[in-house]
Amino acid sequence: MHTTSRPRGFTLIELIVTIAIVAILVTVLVVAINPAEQLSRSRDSKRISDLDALKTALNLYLAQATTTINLSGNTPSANSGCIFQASSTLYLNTTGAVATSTVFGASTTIVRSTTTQAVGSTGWMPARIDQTPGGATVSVLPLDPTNGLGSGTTYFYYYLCDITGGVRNFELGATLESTYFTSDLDLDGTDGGNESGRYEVGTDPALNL
Ligand SMILES: [Ca+2]
Ligand SMILES: [Ca+2]
Ligand SMILES: [Ca+2]
Repeated sequence: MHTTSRPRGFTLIELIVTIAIVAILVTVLVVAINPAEQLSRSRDSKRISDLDALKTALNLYLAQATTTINLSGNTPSANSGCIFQASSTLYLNTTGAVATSTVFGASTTIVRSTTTQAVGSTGWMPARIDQTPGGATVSVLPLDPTNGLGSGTTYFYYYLCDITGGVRNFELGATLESTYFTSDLDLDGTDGGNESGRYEVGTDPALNL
């Protein structure tokens, strides 16, 4: 007698077990990859590269400027201290009303809070890097990836400048959010600045303008 075998389908039990295994694998994968942390990390990467690019542009301007160095825009006044005043001034790339007490202490004067990205006196970072011989190395001022053109008061970029004893200094910073950059690498704590939680770069020796 000749028997023929024909392919059989999955039993219900086999299907349930397979689905359960796939579900467990997906869960393990999601936990391992941690999408939220990945997004935070990618936003932090942008913050770090944005500030480093601005720092490079400012350093080039300081080194090569042939006109009077102007770190605070066109119209020096009592509050735009990076030409004539010793006190530091603070510029933010958000239209939000950030409380001065949450940014470097209440004594700091916020002189500009805008998302204008123009390179030059009207941008949120008003140093005249547009007057760098050969042009600025950035064509547009970057914005914090979370805040963008918004009014957020948690995530934003800031810029500070001052002049002390004829020496002009600047500082740039951003608040970081990812575990990778704030804990694993501790970039905010090892940047030489005076604030943990923020990534700080600039020419001021202690980054505490
Ligand atoms: Ca840290
Ligand atoms: Ca820091
Ligand atoms: Ca600082």
